[in-house]
Amino acid sequence: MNKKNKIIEPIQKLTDAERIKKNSNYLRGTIVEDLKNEITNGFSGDNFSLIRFHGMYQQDDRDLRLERHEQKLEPRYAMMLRCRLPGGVIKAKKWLDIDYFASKNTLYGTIRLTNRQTFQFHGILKNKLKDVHKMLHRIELDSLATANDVNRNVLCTSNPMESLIHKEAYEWARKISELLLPHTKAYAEIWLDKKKVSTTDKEPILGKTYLPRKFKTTVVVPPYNDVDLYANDMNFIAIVKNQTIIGFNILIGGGLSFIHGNKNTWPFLATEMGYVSVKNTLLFAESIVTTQRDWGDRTDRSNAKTRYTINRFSLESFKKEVEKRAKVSFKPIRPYHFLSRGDRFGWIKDIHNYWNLTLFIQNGRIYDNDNQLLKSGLSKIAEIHDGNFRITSNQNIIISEVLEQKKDKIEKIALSYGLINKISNLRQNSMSCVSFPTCPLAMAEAERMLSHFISQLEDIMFKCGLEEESIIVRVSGCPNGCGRSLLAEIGLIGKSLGRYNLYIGGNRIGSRIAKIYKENITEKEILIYLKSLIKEWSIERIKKEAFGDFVIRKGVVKEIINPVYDFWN
Ligand code: SRM
Ligand code: SF4
Repeated sequence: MNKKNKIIEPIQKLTDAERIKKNSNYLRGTIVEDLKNEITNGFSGDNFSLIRFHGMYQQDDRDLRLERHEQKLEPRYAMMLRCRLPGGVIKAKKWLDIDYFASKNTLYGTIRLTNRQTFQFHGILKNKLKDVHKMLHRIELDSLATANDVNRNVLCTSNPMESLIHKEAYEWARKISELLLPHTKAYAEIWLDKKKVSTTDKEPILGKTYLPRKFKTTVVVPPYNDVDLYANDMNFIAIVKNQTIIGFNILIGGGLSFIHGNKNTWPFLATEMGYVSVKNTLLFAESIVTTQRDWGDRTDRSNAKTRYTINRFSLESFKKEVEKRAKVSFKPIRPYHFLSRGDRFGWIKDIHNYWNLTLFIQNGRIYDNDNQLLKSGLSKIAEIHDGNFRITSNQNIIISEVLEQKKDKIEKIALSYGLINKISNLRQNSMSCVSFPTCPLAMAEAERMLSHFISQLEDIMFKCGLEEESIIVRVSGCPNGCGRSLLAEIGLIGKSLGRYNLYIGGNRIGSRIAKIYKENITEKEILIYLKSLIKEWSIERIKKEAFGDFVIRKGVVKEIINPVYDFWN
């Protein structure tokens, strides 16, 4: 540990990602030149990585890879774009432009809600990229800093406004997002054809080489932990007095990814740092980010996130450094508690007498199919709705702030397009990452297998007399864990095509990491193991004991107390 809390100079070589950022002229690279190159649909060299800072990933359809390779064709390159949408709130009318763009200008024609309260377009060809940015700009949105080594889309409790607190929390999510945005003019120059405003961009918070790794932030209103705060780097838990937020408990250092077989990587839950008043909130946000900026490991990307920095320096040293930078001390954590993580479906009236309708979207994928005209239905609602759409961290959508006189009309549309269905509690609490065919890192199916997998679990639950019960089930196609499987009661993590590790024992509020139960097994084997465990649970559980708590109490798996050691042993 560095006793004087000075920035540690790395002895090892910096990663190539650091060189790319340093040489990029504040994220410009030669993206403009690449856009003019019509020979390829892809980006070359460093630009492949730099476009991520602008919210885009270069992908290719993995279902088509082999065929195109055999035909000696370039892979089917196209971009995924992720919008920036702090708190997931968007005016319903703006949805119409988004829907139109997805239909007309993407290879898949779908919109994908993510579990960080925003949406992605998959399959945008390079020559349509300026169009998408211009469209977003027209509706006052952008995709800046939704990927790579920056503070990502800021999450916020998305339940319909039960109180003014939720509105305040949302304003904080926006403020924190704005504070931590890159200042570079590159985004406007490249995508919106704005003239070069400055040749000496300054990045006072992020620095010239930005952060060592991605950084994730939430603002949470207890008792709902729908944002899964424990998976995030920096979290602000609202403390309320006299119906207003007076400050925040700050928890830092959460993250879920690991690398199969690499014991130097592990998931970790965000840990309590201290309480700060609203007056000092932005100051602390900045100080935490700059501490991670300067102390984070830039020589090894798999150990660069905040949790590893804290592990190397200790929470106490990190905290002292933050206080030194903020010139204010943390106060002791104030009491708070969480009750649930899921969304509350159906209609709810808020304190302003507006109605809010939460709709279940399987995997967050918005498209029309034989059973549901999800995409058409949502845009039909957007046409007549004056309020907002709110995307939840569970990949669902809330039609929010509906006037009493519009409620029936909106419900009629929702029913006739198949947006309101009887869905089991099990399915409502299920989630998966994107995985195949677009994710380049996918090892096993996730989104495309979840629905059928849940149907089979529903059958097991039914046979055990548990059809009204729920278990939080999540699937990720690889150990990056985008589906937040390690915070599930039953979590699957892809190992290879058709094979998964099975993790069990997370809790309902998302404050316990699931432990490995079986390694590298097929879907069929998973169902056999789960059938037996669920049956045991149905017979032996105490009162309303949740599945995750049951398997821990019965010692089916050991509870993870300190993930650094317990995750692997
Ligand atoms: Fe993720 C990378 C999709 C939430 C951990 N994630 C990816 C990429 C971009 C693959 C890539 O790098 O090329 C995936 C794109 C797939 C596609 O085709 O769309 C991808 N991640 C997603 C989304 C869309 C999953 C979803 O189904 O909702 C989520 C987008 C969120 C957003 O709007 O910003 C998404 N990713 C998460 C989460 C969950 C969360 O943030 O609450 C995690 C685990 C939490 C965490 O960060 O520890 C997560 N994604 C990762 C990682 C591992 C990062 C790490 O710390 O090592 C990667 C790989 C990387 O960054 O190197 C990754
Ligand atoms: Fe891709 Fe893996 Fe994330 Fe799934 S968990 S979206 S497979 S990176």
